[in-house]
Amino acid sequence: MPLDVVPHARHDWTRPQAEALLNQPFNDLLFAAQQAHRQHFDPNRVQVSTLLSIKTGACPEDCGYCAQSASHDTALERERLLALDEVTAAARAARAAGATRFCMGAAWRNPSDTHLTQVIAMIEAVHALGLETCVTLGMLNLAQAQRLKDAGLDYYNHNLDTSPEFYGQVISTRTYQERLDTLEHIRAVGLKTCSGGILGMGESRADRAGLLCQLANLPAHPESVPINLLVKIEGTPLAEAPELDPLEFVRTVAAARLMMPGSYVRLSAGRETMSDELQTLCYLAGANSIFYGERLLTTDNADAQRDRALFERLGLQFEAMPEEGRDQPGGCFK
Ligand code: SAM
Ligand code: DTB
Ligand code: SF4
Repeated sequence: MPLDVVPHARHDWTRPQAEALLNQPFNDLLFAAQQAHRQHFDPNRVQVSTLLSIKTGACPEDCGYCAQSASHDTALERERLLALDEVTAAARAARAAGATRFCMGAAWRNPSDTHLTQVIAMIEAVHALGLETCVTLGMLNLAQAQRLKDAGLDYYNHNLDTSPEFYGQVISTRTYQERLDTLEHIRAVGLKTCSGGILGMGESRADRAGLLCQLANLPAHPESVPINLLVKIEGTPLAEAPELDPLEFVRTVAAARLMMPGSYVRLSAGRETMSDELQTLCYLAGANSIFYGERLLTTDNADAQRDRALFERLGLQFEAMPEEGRDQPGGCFK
């Protein structure tokens, strides 16, 4: 398929088509991604989110990449659910540093209704600070998704992480279909979806194409698509995963931009180990969102001072808060 006829919001991607995108000569792929990016976004603005782990460790799931799984012997100390004032203090600091969205993560397979009540108080407090809110709490049923929507939550993060075929090699305690079911509940109540994956877990290019097909063929493209590079954590089954060719990461960002052209594509975990030049290629490939701040959930994020210096060198700017009432991501810069 010639790249200049890649349509806008398709939901019928086939695996061979996605693989054909990824297989393009690098320059052709990046050129097409850059064109798509400019049709939908200001290419020099980057949305900035800050993460906070509100409940750390002792997770009953066995995700092979995760420091927080009780199945793995990692150095992580488990922590109870944070108090409301600890969360608001962190959100205030994130806002002062320039973040527009505050994302709270909990190491749960699914939240209990009691936990959800406590998280809802956090969402309301963060919302009152004028920040967009995102939470990632594991699986949700429809009633729980509705409670979050009613509380004013903006985004729910729930990653598909990899292709359906590779999933079973990474996680055994849940199925891909359970992930899709939660995404369905999020969508059904009108929450915005944040869903992406992790690269560098030993998956093939075909798996990366499979992940992108799953995301792009959802009934609506996720408004936000985090692309994580595996942070290798000692004690996890993926601690010794083979290094991913950095240009393969860039290719995947470009293909995500082409397949979900109106979505924010977030350069997520793993930036700490990426050179400025590799991150620059990712921005050129259509990444337009980052996690910013000292920490991801349990690991260090890229240094904020270094991020600001790179933005200065590239003439990139932090995106301001979205306008009230705007429900389409990105706006149009055609
Ligand atoms: N427990 C919830 C869940 O799994 O949906 C929410 C928290 S979980 C830590 C959120 C996401 O972080 C995972 O889906 C995965 O994509 C990402 N993640 C976790 N550990 C990672 C690692 N070591 N490297 C890169 N991404 C990671
Ligand atoms: C996402 O896709 N990546 C973030 C966020 N959504 C929740 C989490 C990254 C976690 C990296 C490893 C850690 O700090 O534990
Ligand atoms: Fe638990 Fe989420 Fe980590 Fe999996 S990724 S072990 S569900 S915290």
